[in-house]
Amino acid sequence: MTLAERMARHQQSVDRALDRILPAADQQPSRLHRSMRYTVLAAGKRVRPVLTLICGEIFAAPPAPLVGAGAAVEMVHASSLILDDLPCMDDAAVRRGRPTNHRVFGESTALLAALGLLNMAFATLAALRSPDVPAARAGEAATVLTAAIGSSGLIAGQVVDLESGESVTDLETLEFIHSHKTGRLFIASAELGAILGRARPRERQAVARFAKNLGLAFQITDDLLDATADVATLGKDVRKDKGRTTFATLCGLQGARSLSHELIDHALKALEPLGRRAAPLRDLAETIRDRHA
Ligand code: GRG
Repeated sequence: MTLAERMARHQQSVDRALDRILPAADQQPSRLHRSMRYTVLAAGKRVRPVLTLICGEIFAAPPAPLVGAGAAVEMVHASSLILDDLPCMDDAAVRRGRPTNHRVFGESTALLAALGLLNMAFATLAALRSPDVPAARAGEAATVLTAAIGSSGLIAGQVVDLESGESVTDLETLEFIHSHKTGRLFIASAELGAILGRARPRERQAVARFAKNLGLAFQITDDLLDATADVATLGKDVRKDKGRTTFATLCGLQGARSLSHELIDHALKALEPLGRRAAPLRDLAETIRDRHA
């Protein structure tokens, strides 16, 4: 199976699960539920749940709980996008090719939709408990995802990003921001697959290292695309217009490209202990190295 076929299959199963898990659009309060569905079900790339599903497959995780975990990861990601776009944060107008959530539903509904999605993500993880997934394993999955989001995870990255504003001048701070804002959810996505597949500690560490490097490389390629493509291609606000420091503005296009290649190489190296089983992850890394959207 090619990576494109594998990704399409995983994207479809996660999309079906999300559609099933999210409250129906006409369920009261309908405006809130429409707002939750609006961002989650929009055309996202589903990179994070694909990472969960590929890692889970490597370790032969049970398929249904794996898809549930992927859906939880995507709900967290969508929640973070809604929050990131709010006027008090990035004040973005476009996301996933459409007006941002708060522009359609208003700020208070968007904020509550983001909270509703987070809550639903953790309810989904709690519900993984089944004959296939002992309570301790579902608990471990929830622990990993909570830590990734918390005040030492995504939230930390966002706070430093907001506090630094346009004044980031060093690579260390920029890496801190994005290894938290983007990297932590990549790591958790991979670890969830490993946890559900009962991977050994060394195997789990290998996919976590892979995801850490992949996440930062993904962010750098995001910055490169922001610097070179337009809103229509990207389906979101282009940050170059907002005076923010990015890997592209700080390192130059060529410097940023070299850094992302270096990180992809580190990601590939991290997979060595997994041998041939990790082939789909290697393909995923090469796809991100060359991504154009
Ligand atoms: C409490 C969940 C939560 C978050 C609070 C707002 C916040 C802290 C963090 C923001 C994190 C964030 C939005 C980082 C940007 C990461 C990123 C590269 C987004 C774009 O990802 P893609 O390209 O988007 O995978 P699609 O739309 O394809 O899913």
